[in-house]
Amino acid sequence: MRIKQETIADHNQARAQRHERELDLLRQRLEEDDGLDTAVIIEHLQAFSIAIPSWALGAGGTRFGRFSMAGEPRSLEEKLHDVAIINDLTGTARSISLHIPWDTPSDYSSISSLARDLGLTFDAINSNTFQDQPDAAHSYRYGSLCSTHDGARQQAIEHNLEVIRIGEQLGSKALTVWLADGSNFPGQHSMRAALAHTRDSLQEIYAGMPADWQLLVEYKPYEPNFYSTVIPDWGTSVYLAESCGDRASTLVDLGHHLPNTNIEQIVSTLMLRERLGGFHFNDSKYGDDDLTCGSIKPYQLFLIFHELVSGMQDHAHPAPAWMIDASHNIKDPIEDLLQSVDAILIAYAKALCINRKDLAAAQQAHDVARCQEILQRAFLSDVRPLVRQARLQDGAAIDPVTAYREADVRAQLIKQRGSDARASGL
Ligand SMILES: [Mn+2]
Repeated sequence: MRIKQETIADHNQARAQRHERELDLLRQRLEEDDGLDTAVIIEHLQAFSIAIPSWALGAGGTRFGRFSMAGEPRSLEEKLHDVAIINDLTGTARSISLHIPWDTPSDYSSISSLARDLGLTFDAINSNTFQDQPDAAHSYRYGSLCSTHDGARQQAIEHNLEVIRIGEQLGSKALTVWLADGSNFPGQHSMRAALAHTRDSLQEIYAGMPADWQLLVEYKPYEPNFYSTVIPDWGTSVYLAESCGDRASTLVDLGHHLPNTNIEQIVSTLMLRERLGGFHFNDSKYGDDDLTCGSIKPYQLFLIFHELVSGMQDHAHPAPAWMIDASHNIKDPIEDLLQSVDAILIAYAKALCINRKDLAAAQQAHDVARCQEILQRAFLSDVRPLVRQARLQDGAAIDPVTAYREADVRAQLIKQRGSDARASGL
């Protein structure tokens, strides 16, 4: 199902006057105080698009259990429809990120034409060597690309090459590799051999990529292995990317850091090295919690966007492949994704509202207090009118979650799919 244009227009009409007043006030303030061109900021917000991962459209689980959400998408087709709903309401989710084998299409031309009809493209595609598949000859119990077992390692390489072939048929341009590989106990494996095998395996995968593809190497310090992971940090990821070639780079997932890690500094370092290729958004309190973006640490998200904007605008670093990587085990997944999209755009808008000229001058003058004032003036500004205006100009909804509820979307999805519909792959 789609959200009708008239439904969105009615929703916006009811909020237009108030929105105009709020936007005018903010526009005046930003132009007078900071010399910022709000039209340019709004253009940046409109240009921004974030991929929705296919696996976030059903209710996520924990290792203890999963509480299914009624009306979940039962097929890849229905997942595309859910992303289209998010895009209709926000104008900011113009692509989907697939996970193989969960989303392997049975008919490429019909999936491609459905995506086209819905105005969606296929973003980076994800391989899976963290689970054994029913028909697999070898187990990944002791690792995949890192394995000392030739058969298991070769099987994992072949799987990634197969994922690339699937992605090619859909128009994807990047492969994301996240490995569960590691060890649970000291001495379990040779860390040196595991890393060397992983490097060699990634080189084989890289060699099998089309010339216009990117390889994105995700890192994570722990979990599901608890003593060591083979790619624990950005440094190891960059090492692996550099040993593959120019079209390999690091993917930062916000949840894949130890507590209190300065993620914004990692972002700035990766951009200086021109190796930030992908970005997974979520939020966390303790670890890889996969909570809604901006729900726990919005200031951190803003500081990260400050570095992203600095890298992209001031130093012409290409925008990384953006994706939401969160798992929603108690909320309606579509509402949760709408909230995440909103939080990401708000953080981006705030970063775009930093008076970068003044900040550079204050940094040069070692005026530490002023530096903080400049950053916090942007962070404490309510920039939602800019985000709403970007949506209005895109024909999307001023307030996506409210519009979603007004249109009673979930009830219709339950009617179509059933109250026990369970997302495929989860
Ligand atoms: Mn991730």
